[in-house]
Amino acid sequence: MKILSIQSAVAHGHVGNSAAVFPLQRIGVEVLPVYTVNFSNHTGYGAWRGPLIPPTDVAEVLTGVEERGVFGQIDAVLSGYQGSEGIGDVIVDAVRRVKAANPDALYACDPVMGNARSGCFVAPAIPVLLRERVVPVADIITPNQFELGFLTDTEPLSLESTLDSVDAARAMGPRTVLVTSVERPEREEGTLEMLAVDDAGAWIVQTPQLPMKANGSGDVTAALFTAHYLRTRSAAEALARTVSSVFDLLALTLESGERELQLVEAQEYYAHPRMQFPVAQVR
Ligand code: PXL
Repeated sequence: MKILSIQSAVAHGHVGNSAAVFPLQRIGVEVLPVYTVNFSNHTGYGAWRGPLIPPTDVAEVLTGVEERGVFGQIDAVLSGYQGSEGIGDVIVDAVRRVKAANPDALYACDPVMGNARSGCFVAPAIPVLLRERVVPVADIITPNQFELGFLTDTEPLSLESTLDSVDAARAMGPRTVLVTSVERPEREEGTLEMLAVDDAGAWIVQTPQLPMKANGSGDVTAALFTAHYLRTRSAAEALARTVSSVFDLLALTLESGERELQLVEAQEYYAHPRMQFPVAQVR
């Protein structure tokens, strides 16, 4: 299996491709990383160095890969945080060309815009770009509950309203939706949920809410869900595997006291997920 992953690179720590690539490789996926920035560290530190890679340069790398005749072997394109409108256009164009070479290829888009605590943290053009041009060509999207609301202009809160918002998102194009950081008012205290919907139904899974926020955890989640979905074609199965691996990665990180994801140390949790959280069908 081959995934073309268009995301950030950081030297220190783990976000973007520096979070997504290793877990994918550890579960046997061949990754073609294409970088959109080359930073010293993630922006959560408030200071970083290194360049944004101009969209024309990102496009050049993609064209070079295409010229090797590899686009026909790509099973999925994966994208995350889009630093500029120009990168969005380059990604959409790459998706079109990959799908022309392999009509079975999927596009998995993590529509990164913000979260319930910080609000929207991307440039104002990005949500518009995602809503109007990117999400409509995606097969899989992995918004958090906040981003799901933003994308669909709805207010997902309860299970019912979140499922309605997912329906609205699916009406935009994507058949498969993973909603992360679901915080239903009626949930059990101290828990957090993830919800996955595809043509076969809707499933929810609950985990303890760990007292932490690690940059890059969404990037690992989107990457693992995409790979497991490609393999199993089941949102329920992909959800169960992903939540198991990501929870154990976060628990190990919390235990370490480190600020960065303990991405390498957690490797067995990707290869052999403990499957400790049961997934319940809700539709
Ligand atoms: O996790 C998304 C992400 C991607 N790229 C860069 C980031 C972050 C989050 O902090 O800083 C450069």
